[in-house]
Amino acid sequence: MFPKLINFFKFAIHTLNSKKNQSLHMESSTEKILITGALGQIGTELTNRLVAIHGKENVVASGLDRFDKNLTSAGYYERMDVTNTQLVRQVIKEYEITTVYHLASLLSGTSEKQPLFAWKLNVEPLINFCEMAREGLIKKIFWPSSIAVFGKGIPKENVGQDVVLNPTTVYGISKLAGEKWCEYYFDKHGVDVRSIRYPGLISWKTPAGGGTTDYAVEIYYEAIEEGKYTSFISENTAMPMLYMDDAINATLKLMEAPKENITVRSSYNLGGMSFTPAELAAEIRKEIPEFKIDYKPDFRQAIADSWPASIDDSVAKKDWGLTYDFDITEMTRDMIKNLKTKLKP
Ligand code: AKB
Repeated sequence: MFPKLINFFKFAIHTLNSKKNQSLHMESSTEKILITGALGQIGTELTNRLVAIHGKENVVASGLDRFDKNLTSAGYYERMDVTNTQLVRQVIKEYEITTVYHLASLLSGTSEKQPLFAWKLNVEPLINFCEMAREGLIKKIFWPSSIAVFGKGIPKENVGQDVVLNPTTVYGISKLAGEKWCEYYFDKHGVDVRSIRYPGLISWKTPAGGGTTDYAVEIYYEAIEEGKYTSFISENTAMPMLYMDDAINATLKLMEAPKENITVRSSYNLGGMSFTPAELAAEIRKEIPEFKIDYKPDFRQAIADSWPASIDDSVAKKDWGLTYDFDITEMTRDMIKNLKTKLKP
């Protein structure tokens, strides 16, 4: 009788504790999402879209910076260094994460200045997440690659999905290595890791930082604030670019696609639109006629010269229905309208 009573109390206390833990944890949903780099250019917008779809109680944002309620609507924020393997593992377990959008990364310009750190940040945490998926802790991973994987000696126009890759930048090398790790973990262990080779991303909500294509973001800020811009990329250098709304839609579409439709396990080409600084300046002049541009190419010109001018993304269109809503004219109108409101004194 007596031991039975003790067992009953033990059971009651255990049940109470698990109830308490559950209320600290997230509401029931099929997906519990972690985003790394959640306060960055893609992260802020992707997090808010994921919250709209899955509910804030199922989304954990994370980053190196302090929590900023103006930047993220996620229900939870973890201030964490994604290279801290033990901490990341703890967070995955604590929130019972099923899906990771691992966005934390150093871009092309900054990577050239800190090559060893770029390798550490751009490659090692990805392997760590793939390991956790192999062990069954996570079900699905999204990881961004880049048009930087192509590199020197590859035809400039309409570059296909399966060309030889020859990156000459630290960033490109790290992204190519990452793609190969994704493919390896899928082939050997069935890890469901999906990836896109993003072109330059253009957005007004959160500034980009340290990329070669970032002239195409800076130009809008300076057109509105100063009426002029000095481009660090030369007049006639074309690069593939994408408006953030289209990038987010593509990312979500890829992640929602049935597993059997995903034929590319390295990373999907995404072309977006292709334009030069001179062409972008001409578009801006339609909205701000007095806008002036001049050109002072810096070290990022060599990076741009090694990248494609346009990309063939027909495989993504066929496999998971990639589409775009914005061309250069619509994007420019939207950027200027929103930035004028945002930058109002
Ligand atoms: C960069 O310029 O580094 C990035 C990219 C194209 O991956 N925007």
